[in-house]
Amino acid sequence: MENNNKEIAAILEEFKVDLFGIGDMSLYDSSLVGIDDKVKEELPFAVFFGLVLSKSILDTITDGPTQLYLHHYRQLNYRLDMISYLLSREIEKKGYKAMPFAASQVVDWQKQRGHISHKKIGVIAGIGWIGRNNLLIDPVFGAHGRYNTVLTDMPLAAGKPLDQGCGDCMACVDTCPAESIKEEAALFDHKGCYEMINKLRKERNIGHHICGICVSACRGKR
Ligand code: B12
Repeated sequence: MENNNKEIAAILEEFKVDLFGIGDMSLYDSSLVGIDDKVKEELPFAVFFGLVLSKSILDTITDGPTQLYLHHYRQLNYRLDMISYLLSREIEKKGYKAMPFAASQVVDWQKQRGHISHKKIGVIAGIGWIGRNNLLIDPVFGAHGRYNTVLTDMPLAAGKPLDQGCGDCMACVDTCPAESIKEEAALFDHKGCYEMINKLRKERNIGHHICGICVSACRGKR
């Protein structure tokens, strides 16, 4: 098992990921969307990894998404998708099963869900916690990470959820133009956030549901 972890780490380091961890799928408390939920038992290990957004590009975000951020967002999604594909192939070559996912694909627009929630995987893998801005926060990069997941039956030693949180940091709370981020994380206003993102998308000819303001505000130790 230890050796398998080392092999995965070596592959991911070659792909220059900034963060990675292993999640135990028995701790994933949601259903998968659009695929059979028994995949969670057949492929009980989640390889979770992330790339960090450019701080200089995030610094250009003041009141909403920019064309520069749009391109950067797409570039990172593309690379995260390639890494999940290439990593799965490497795992398959070792004789195991592996299922790559998309970095950012919405499969149920009504419920606004992807096949799997990368944020939840990041939590169970011990990479970070869910912050007031409803994003996965890791202690070093804050909310600046973008993520992807590969499920596999390759036996791997999994991480444990962190016993940490945002404490009294309110950096994201005042920045949200929709006022969707509250001091009490559980009160995050998903509807208000979505409506603002949709408005900005149309006004700024962005074409994607992105914003970036609360991502930029949450900078960890950067
Ligand atoms: C659908 C989707 C959206 C939808 C809806 C988001 C929503 N309702 O949360 C829309 C289009 C609005 C959207 C917007 C954004 N998104 Co989006 N989105 C996704 C996508 C494709 C699927 C998410 C999903 O399935 N959620 C399903 C639910 C069940 O899971 P969940 O999101 O983990 O939510 C649960 C937890 O957050 C938890 N929770 C929420 N609040 C709290 C509070 C407490 C106290 C607790 C205990 C738990 C808890 O409960 C939720 C329900 O169970 C993911 C990619 C992926 N496949 O994961 C990206 C993803 C979540 N998005 C991301 C980002 C960055 C954004 C934006 C900032 C846009 C941008 N790039 O500028 C905004 C901001 C949203 C925000 N602040 O929450 C990143 C997050 C990275 C990070 N560091 O966390 C992801 C992971 C993409 C990626 N590859 O990195 N997104």
